[in-house]
Amino acid sequence: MYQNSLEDTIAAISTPSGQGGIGIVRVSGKEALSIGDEIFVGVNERKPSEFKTFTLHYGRVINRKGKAEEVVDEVLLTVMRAPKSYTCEDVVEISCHGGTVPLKKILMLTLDHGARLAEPGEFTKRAFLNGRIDLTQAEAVADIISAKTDAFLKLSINQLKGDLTLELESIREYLMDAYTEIEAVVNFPEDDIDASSRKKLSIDIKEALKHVEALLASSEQGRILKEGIKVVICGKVNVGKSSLLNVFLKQPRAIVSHIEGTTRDIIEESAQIQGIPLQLIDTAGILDPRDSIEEEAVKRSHLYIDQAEIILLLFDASQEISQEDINLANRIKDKNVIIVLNKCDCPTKIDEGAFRKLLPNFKMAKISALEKQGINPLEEMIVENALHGKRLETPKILISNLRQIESLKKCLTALEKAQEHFSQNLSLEFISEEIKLAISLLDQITGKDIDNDLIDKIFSSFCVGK
Ligand SMILES: Nc1nc2c(ncn2[C@@H]2O[C@H](COP(=O)(O)OP(=O)(O)OP(=O)(O)O)[C@@H](O)[C@H]2O)c(=O)[nH]1
Ligand SMILES: [Mg+2]
Repeated sequence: MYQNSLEDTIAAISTPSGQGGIGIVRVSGKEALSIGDEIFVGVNERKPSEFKTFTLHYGRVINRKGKAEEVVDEVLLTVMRAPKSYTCEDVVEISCHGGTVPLKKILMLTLDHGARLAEPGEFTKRAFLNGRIDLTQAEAVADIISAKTDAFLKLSINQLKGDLTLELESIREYLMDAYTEIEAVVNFPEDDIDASSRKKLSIDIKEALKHVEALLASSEQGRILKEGIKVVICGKVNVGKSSLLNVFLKQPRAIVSHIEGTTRDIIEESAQIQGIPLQLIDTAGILDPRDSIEEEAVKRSHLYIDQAEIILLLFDASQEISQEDINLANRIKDKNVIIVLNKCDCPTKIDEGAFRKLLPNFKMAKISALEKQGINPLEEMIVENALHGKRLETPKILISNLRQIESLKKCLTALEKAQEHFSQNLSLEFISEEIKLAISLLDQITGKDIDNDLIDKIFSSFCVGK
């Protein structure tokens, strides 16, 4: 299947849709240069197939299909010849003016001259299938594009450079050593395993285990840096939820007013606190619904509260605690909550003692969203809560990809079994089976041993043109 599709020349618009200064149409495959020849006219009539690799040329894209030649756009055309290109194939990139019409017209011209529309991620898939990068590096490309923080960008760049590949390769080497050691003994049973080989075998398994454990230990923070933490701001009407959202975002994103029930729909925004990406969700105030819209708003708020990783439960400190506050507190007290007493710039009326009885186990922040006071300590609490009191680590490698995490977990189980068999002096064949499994799981991560359906699934989540 891949053999055929690798024969095709593929094309796509690689820049995002909408208007921009520049847009790029990318063409890759055997016909890329000849398609370039058909549609591009450069200075002195020179053709892309005559251009040297990694050179950039000014010219025009021409449509020769009608009676008269039509100039589609003034462009810059780059030639990158196989095998030293992104896909390892001949690549032509046309940088035109970044409007939907020129981009689409140029793309259509490449298709008219024999290219096929690229599938999502197909350029990167070719880089993988042609052996330039492994699967972890291909996945790093998608991570770089979707990175929400500097820290995650750095990690993804390291992964693209091949840091994770190298680490997995070194674990694989320990396991290959162990496997060959065992196979030698299994195939020649008369040479029983001697003490020094036994020791080496034990060290190899132990080292591999240690490295897999370290990679898995990094995965929690890796996931946080990649996906962020879902923080839901909830509370009774008018306690200042939208005001707090705006403080976090440093802009007046949500409407703030003294009218009860100002926020009726969920507002979701991204922000960063101390390098951690947060998905902040401002909810409608919990009240007794007065109409069907408020009923729906309260229903949605509860839905988001249920999905939250951290809940900021807001109270108005300038008011006495109400039955609505108590009902809400009771409803969410088994969740991960930070209590926020807002409006601390006003004289306090809330009875902290009674309040503490109601919600005894949670951290509490006192703030004024209006005067932006107490925000830093609240942010510290959020970070501490998100990282479970640990510091944000930024090692060279942090695993964040679910697929990789799942395979590593299975690899860890196989290695633990191998170690157990070894310490119980079971037959070497049992140990060998587990090590073989662990190696194949590592190979699934790097893509050395993976089926086509899974490859298709991985690349289908990429954007078109990448
Ligand atoms: N004094 C004082 N007033 C505040 C503070 N925070 C918010 N307010 C005021 O309280 C009122 C309600 O603020 P919002 O942010 O709209 O409250 P909300 O919880 O989003 O309200 P709903 O969307 O209606 O549930 C507004 O008049 C704000 O200016 C604060 O820290 N101190
Ligand atoms: Mg609001």
